Amino acid sequence: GYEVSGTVRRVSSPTNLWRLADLGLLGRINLIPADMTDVGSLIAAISQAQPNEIFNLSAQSFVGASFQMPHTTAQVDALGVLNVLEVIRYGDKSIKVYQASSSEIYGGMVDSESLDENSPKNPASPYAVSKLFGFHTVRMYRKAYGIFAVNGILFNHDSIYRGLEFVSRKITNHVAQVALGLTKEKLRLGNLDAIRDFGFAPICVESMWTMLQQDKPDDFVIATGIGHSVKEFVEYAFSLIDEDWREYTEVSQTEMRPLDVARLVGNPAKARAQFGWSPQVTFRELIEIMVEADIRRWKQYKLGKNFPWDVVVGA
Ligand code: GDR
Repeated sequence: GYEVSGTVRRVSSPTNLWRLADLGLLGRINLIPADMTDVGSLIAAISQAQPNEIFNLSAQSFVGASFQMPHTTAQVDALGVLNVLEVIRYGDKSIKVYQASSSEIYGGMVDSESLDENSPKNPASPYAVSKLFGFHTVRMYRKAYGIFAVNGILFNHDSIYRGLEFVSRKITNHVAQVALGLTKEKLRLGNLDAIRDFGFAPICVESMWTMLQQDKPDDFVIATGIGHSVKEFVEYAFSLIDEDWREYTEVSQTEMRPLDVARLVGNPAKARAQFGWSPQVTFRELIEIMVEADIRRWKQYKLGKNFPWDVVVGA
């Protein structure tokens, strides 16, 4: 029942909208040009859409790339949040804001088994530092100006629409190519021992909406509560096509980050107690869904049919 507007960055080449097209949503969403670093464009977009709710999901979201582009990352992921909040502060203060915060703000586990809203935050990448700025800015604007602004502290959330640069989809895309005999290349990975809390994105995204429907603005961890290593991910993904992952992968220094967080596992008890959050999809089910989708895409490719633009041969 919502009327949805989404912002797009205008560039000289065609805008990447393949996910909306694949979901049949193109044409149902009102697309408005805007850029998080350009506050004038945000004023224009917000006055055009006149939203009741804003979901700030825009970001330079690749942790690895933030080491190469710290400045851009900070402009978009930190100051961009401030820009949106300033537009609301001097405009319609009744607009509710969801801020996509991130488990990366913790920078790893301290002593506790799993991380909750109050766990210490020691960011370990330009991305994480920027997201922590956004996190605190949201809390500060909530207290100082009474704006209904919330942080969803989401741990990894993956789906068939993940970009290929992220580890989950990089693996499932490669597994699909191996299954169909489309590549002889080895999959080059970085830190296989990293432990992450892998959830299913559609279920996590629903919680973003739920947070804005609460009586009071607050921050919530959204996680499965269970950690798995990258090695476990790759092992199970290859087992689905009856192959041994060790024959198809190699560790490459180029995929290692200057700093990587060893373990991030969330404790979603607060979200569970307040609005019945539950992850619903297991780690194995998530990998099955992703491998199946990539095999389907590559089969279509073999038949000469259309496939999403980011499925690159031999990638
Ligand atoms: P992450 O996602 O950094 O957790 O951030 P990513 O999939 O990039 O990395 C997960 C872990 O896997 C290790 N890894 C590799 N990562 C990538 N990308 N490529 C590799 O080849 C590779 N090999 C091992 C990484 O070092 C890391 O430990 C995601 C993003 O969606 C963020 O925007 C979001 O905030 C957090 O999840 C929650």
